[in-house]
Amino acid sequence: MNGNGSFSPELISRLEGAERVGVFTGAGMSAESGVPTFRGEDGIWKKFKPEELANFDAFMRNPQLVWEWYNHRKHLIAGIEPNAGHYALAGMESRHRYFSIATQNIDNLHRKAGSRTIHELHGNIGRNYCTGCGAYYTDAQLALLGNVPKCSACRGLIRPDVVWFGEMLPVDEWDAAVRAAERADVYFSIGTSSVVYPAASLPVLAKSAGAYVVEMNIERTDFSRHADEVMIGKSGELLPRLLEQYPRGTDIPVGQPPYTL
Ligand code: BV8
Ligand code: ZN
Repeated sequence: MNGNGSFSPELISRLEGAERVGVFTGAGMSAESGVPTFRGEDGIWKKFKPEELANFDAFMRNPQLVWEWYNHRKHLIAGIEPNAGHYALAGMESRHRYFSIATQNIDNLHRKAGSRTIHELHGNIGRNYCTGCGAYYTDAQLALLGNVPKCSACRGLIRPDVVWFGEMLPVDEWDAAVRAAERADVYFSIGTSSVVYPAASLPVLAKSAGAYVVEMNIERTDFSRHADEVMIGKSGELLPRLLEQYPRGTDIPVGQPPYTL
């Protein structure tokens, strides 16, 4: 984007002809909604080490500590709303025949903003399941089961439905996200430090498969050198501005089924 806040003619013309647009988002997408990022100045990893909290062994060793951390985040996330960046992405979706978002975020804000085709690579903090029998529990049900909730059916430990370090990503979500990256005409990487794998490989895959790749971040990342364009700025400001300058393109009438790429 040049100094006067307009976007490159290259990007606008690519979006004009784009049938398939893929988006990859990280914690920076939700920063302007008040959700602390992981590795930023206020990063939650500053206080806690990922290995101490976001992994299965840590959970089995000290489920109370891990549940305290997730209940703190559940409480924080319950009170927040999508920001203008989330709404802009939802507005972009109807301009293309195929549009999907692969997110590392577990905060449900893309869905709350109205996006329809979302692949949650690292799970969703609003879901919980039993480590023994796999039974799902809502947060309301959990509230009745104490601070280290156990399954009413098999007494197994209940955990948040998020992907911890060393755990596989949900296969269907991952496969759909890979397809989207491989087929995209234009691919956005937004608000991610691009350090967590395999998720961080998606924009690289999109680039190698021929997509025009645009990174949006408040600073450069390890991925920046691979991008066709790097836009330095807040996603909550850049995306609404992009939507204002968006080519009309293929306006898919509302009500069309969401397409996965
Ligand atoms: C796997 C969910 C294998 C839970 C998270 C050694 C041992 C074990 C594994 C590994 C290892 N080395 C590497 C690995 C792989 C590991 C990994 O990548 N580690 C990294 C740290 C090196 N990955 C895994 O373990 C994955 N699983 O590999 O399994 C396997 C294979 C087969 C069979 C079995 C197993 C699982 C990784 C998922 C971990 N879960 N979270 C929870 O949230 O509690 S990770 C966590 O990091 C979040 O999901 C988060 O989204 C993700 C990535 O971080 P970002 O989203 O990028 O956030 P970050 O704060 O880092 O950056 C924010 C960015 O936004 C910054 O760039 C900032 O500048 C920018 N920003 C800020 N404000 C704004 C902004 N941008 C725009 N606008 C703004 N306003
Ligand atoms: Zn159970």
